[in-house]
Amino acid sequence: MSVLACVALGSNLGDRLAALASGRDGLRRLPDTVVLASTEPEETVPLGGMEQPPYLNQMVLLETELAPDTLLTACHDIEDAAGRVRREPWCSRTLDLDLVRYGDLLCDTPSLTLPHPGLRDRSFWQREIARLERHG
Ligand code: A4P
Ligand code: MG
Repeated sequence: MSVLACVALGSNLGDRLAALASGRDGLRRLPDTVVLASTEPEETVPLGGMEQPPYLNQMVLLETELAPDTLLTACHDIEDAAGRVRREPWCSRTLDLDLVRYGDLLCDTPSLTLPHPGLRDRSFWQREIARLERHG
């Protein structure tokens, strides 16, 4: 059974456009998954008033047969391939992939919360999802 999922891409280190492109390529190469649409990258101010370089953010709409935890693990692999180094939460990153929505699934485990809790107050994610929904 396939599900529509929204994956948010973010980068604020190095060649941000190239990092987003490698993230989209990684998602396109996933098995049993089709990339239906992407928003244009947009520059955003770092959340929480952190002293960091500005982010480029982008949202991708997927149709996938992968289970949510499999998709999340695949996202981590794509981040690693882009040179992501995890120091502390919310530190600057070459590439972050967040699973924002997976169909209508609600879930709250230590490794996966759906919808992503950031969706409540990130206006850029809400705007990007609205654009993707117009895709049909
Ligand atoms: N995790 C739980 N639920 C999810 C989910 N739905 N999607 C867990 C992705 N991951 C999820 O993630 C930390 C843990 O969250 C993982 O172990 C995963 O199992 P991480 O990528 O290692 O660390 P992180 O990204 O620093 O933490 P987190 O909580 O994902 O933070 P966010 O929400 O990604 O925020 N400012 C702007 N302008 N734009 C941004 O994109 N992003 C962040 C990071 C901060 N400031 C930003 C932006
Ligand atoms: Mg994250």
